[in-house]
Amino acid sequence: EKKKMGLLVMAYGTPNKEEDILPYYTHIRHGRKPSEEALQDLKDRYKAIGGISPLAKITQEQAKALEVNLNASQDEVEYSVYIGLKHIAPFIEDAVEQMAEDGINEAVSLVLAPHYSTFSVKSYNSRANDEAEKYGINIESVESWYDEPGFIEHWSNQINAVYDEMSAEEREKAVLVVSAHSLPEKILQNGDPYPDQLKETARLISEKTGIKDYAIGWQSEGNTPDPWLGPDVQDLTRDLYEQKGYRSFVYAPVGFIADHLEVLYDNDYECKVVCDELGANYYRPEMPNVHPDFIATLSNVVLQKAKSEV
Ligand code: FEC
Repeated sequence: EKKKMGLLVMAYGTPNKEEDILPYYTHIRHGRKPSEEALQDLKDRYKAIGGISPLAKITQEQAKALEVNLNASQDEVEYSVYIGLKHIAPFIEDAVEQMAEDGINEAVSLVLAPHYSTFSVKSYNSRANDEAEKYGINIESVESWYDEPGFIEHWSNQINAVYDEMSAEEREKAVLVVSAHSLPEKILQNGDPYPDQLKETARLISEKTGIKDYAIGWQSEGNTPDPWLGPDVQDLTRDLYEQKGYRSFVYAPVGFIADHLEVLYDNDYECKVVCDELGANYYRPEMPNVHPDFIATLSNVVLQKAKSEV
């Protein structure tokens, strides 16, 4: 008989319907209700990308595809996938409780975000492990996979496909903007590896594609008074246009892996508005979503983790 293991797939979560926006936003804000104005602003952004985000469906498809791939690529372990979300049900704790009810006592966990930070991956993993302790479940957590060869190759292929569409002349004045979600600068005080990991993803993509004109940016920063990691991708776009003479901008939001609000709005709308204003060309390669080579990479990351623990 095959050994049974849980696979806890953790992701940000998104409202499933308009009424979910208020509780979801309140949860993101650590229980503080947003102002009427901030709430309306978020509702308007969801409206602008078609009402709700495609993220819920994509997360489910990614988790399912990963389970199928894992069970097809080895025959010692039978993996059962559980989705645990950060800011909406099913919460991370719900998923762990369900594993316990299903009699699972060993699991691997994976966050659907490539770069480690105390604000993101660490908080997902602590919530999972705190809950797992209650039931005596042992969870081995993947911490990051920002330099995984298959991940770099996937983005490189998508980026090359965009550059292939350009004329040689356009390519000469094109720049690749590699970005992740901004975080409050205070993470740096404790030596958070997040910015260095993004730099390394960018360097590896540059090496693989041969694209030397690239810049690192931060996006989607929150609406709080503390300073956030910068430069913001919109300011960066203006600077690169004015100071370096770039005329085509290729945005690679590699800190995310799915089509969702932060990409469909913050890149495809906000960055595009800046490009349009400047008269520059806007490009954004496809997100990984459920591309088979990307899912195979995630599967590999999980199997490496499972193996290292035997
Ligand atoms: O619904 C969707 O399609 C988009 C879902 C979504 C993803 C996402 C990813 C990350 N966030 C990260 C950090 C922060 C911090 C704050 C913050 C605020 C928001 C708001 C919405 C939102 N985030 Fe998010 N984020 C997504 C959605 N995020 C909505 C609230 C409105 C706004 O500020 O725009 C600030 C919290 C605070 O006020 O204290 C910090 C990080 C990621 C990438 C890693 C991950 O996926 O976990 C980091 C997807």
